[in-house]
Amino acid sequence: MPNFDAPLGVSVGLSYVAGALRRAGHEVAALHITELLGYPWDLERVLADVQSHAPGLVGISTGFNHYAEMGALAEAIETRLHVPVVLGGVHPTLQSATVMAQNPHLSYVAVGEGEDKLTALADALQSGGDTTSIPGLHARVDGAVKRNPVRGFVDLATLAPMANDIWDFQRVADMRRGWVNVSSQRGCPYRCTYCHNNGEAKLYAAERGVPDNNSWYLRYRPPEAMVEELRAIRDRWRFQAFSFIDDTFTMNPPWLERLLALYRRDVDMPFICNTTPVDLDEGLVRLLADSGCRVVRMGVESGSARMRARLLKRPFPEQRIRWAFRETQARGLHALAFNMIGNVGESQEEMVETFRFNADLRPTMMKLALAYPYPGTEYADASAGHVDPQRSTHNFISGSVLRRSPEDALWLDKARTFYFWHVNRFLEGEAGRAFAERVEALEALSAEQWADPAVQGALWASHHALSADLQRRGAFHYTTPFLERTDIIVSSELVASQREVIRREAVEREAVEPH
Ligand code: B12
Ligand code: SF4
Repeated sequence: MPNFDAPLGVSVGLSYVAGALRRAGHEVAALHITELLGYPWDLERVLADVQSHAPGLVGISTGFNHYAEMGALAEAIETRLHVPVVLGGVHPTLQSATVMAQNPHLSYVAVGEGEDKLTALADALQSGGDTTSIPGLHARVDGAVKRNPVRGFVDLATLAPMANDIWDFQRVADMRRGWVNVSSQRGCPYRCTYCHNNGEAKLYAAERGVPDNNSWYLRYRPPEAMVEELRAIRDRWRFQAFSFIDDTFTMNPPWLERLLALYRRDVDMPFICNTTPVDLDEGLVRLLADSGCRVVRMGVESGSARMRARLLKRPFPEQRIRWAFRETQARGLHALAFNMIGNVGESQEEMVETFRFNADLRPTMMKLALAYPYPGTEYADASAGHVDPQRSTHNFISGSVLRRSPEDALWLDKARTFYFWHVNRFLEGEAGRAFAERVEALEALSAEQWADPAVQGALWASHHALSADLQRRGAFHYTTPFLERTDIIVSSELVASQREVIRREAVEREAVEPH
């Protein structure tokens, strides 16, 4: 799995796929390519390691950000090692046709969930059966591509246990301060234009010849099976808390009540989850708080109603967003706001609205991404003509493929780096005044000055001095404790309590990792 130049994490999806293969009697091994585990991207090294396992089949999981390298790897394995390769994951799912065309030696592309397809393929390769008619698998046959439409979904009641031991699991859990990702549902009721759900739900509907409809798109694991799996993970590894990566953890209240009743009884560990402002009510917030939830992550994305409604198609009213952040924090939960700036056609004023809105919401933590048009989504269609084909990044923190004028690019780079200054300037009192001055000074910097490491170093030094001073005097503001991850900011209150919170719950850092 490619995970270089990006936040660290194992793939829950691949753990399930490996579990399914193992249950079917196949041997599995994984290569987790990340410099954070001493395995930076190096094509020759990966080829040598693949060869040392003498595999009958290689599966590669990739999103768009690592697709260029993974396409090259797939081609090299096929042409140099003569081992069949199947490319799967979000990008091949959303772009199966282009992926097959762009990599002429690639044998297979898997569309959607992999447990069923990869097991059927491995079985067929082993038994000499037909590998070209598996539903949801596109196969190369005599130079042409045979596209087999997806038939249905994997039944989540029948999932094999996750094969977490294919990873350096304990080390990754430790490096993520003891947070372990798990998944209890699949699908999301919304279709925000920039999200994989936007493309995936439509694709499944088209391939199955049915309308795009949540009645089949949303699926849940049986609570009993889920809790049994969580207990097995809890008993095998050392960690602090579960992080449910499910898109909208609270979307099915009766199911959630059952799950959390069992969770409290049989697992009893802190957890964090994602949801949306419209998928909470007072009872659900209370249920989460009473069941060990410590952090609720919600997308705000934009403070501009125009951006939310028209471009992003997130139909969440401002009042509802305000209520959700107030209510969760009133119940003692930490709230985290996801934000996205640098959208197609977004003005600087609209981005500033996002900063102002966040200052009003006062979440414990915020996370910022640059808008990134992922192929196969409506957002990518809306960005047509605005994409620089020469540009790509391995994450959406440091850059985007969207084309911008030099002036806009300079403003955006400054704003994303010091966005907590922009948020802070909208706070009341002395913090607001002090950071308004900082923002003014930041905006006055020329491109040459901004590119000078000494200038940026001085900005950081002045930030730390100001933040420490405000902290001493108890003036609420936001800061970034992780210099290598300035997309994550936390409140000064959290910083003040951080040592205790980390010792007690190890909440902060990994609470903000999963997207
Ligand atoms: C947890 C998570 C992470 C974790 C773990 C990453 C991982 N690969 O699982 C971490 C923190 C590392 C991460 C990082 C990033 N992520 Co992320 N992440 C997620 C999240 C929220 C859940 C993933 C998950 O477990 N899903 C549930 C499992 C069951 O589904 P799955 O992973 O898709 O796997 C199934 C199928 O895809 C398939 N499959 C997957 N791989 C393969 C391989 C083969 C061979 C086969 C046959 C099948 C197959 O089978 C699996 C089981 O059915 C998703 C959103 C989502 N809901 O999926 C975003 C998501 C995957 N992330 C995304 C992005 C953009 C990123 C980052 C670039 C963000 C950044 N900070 O810059 C980085 C870079 C990732 C990297 N590889 O290094 C995007 C990808 C969009 C795209 N089109 O490429 C997503 C889809 C969110 C979105 N914006 O829509 N992420
Ligand atoms: S609510 Fe979140 S997970 Fe669901 S479609 Fe929108 S961005 Fe994607």
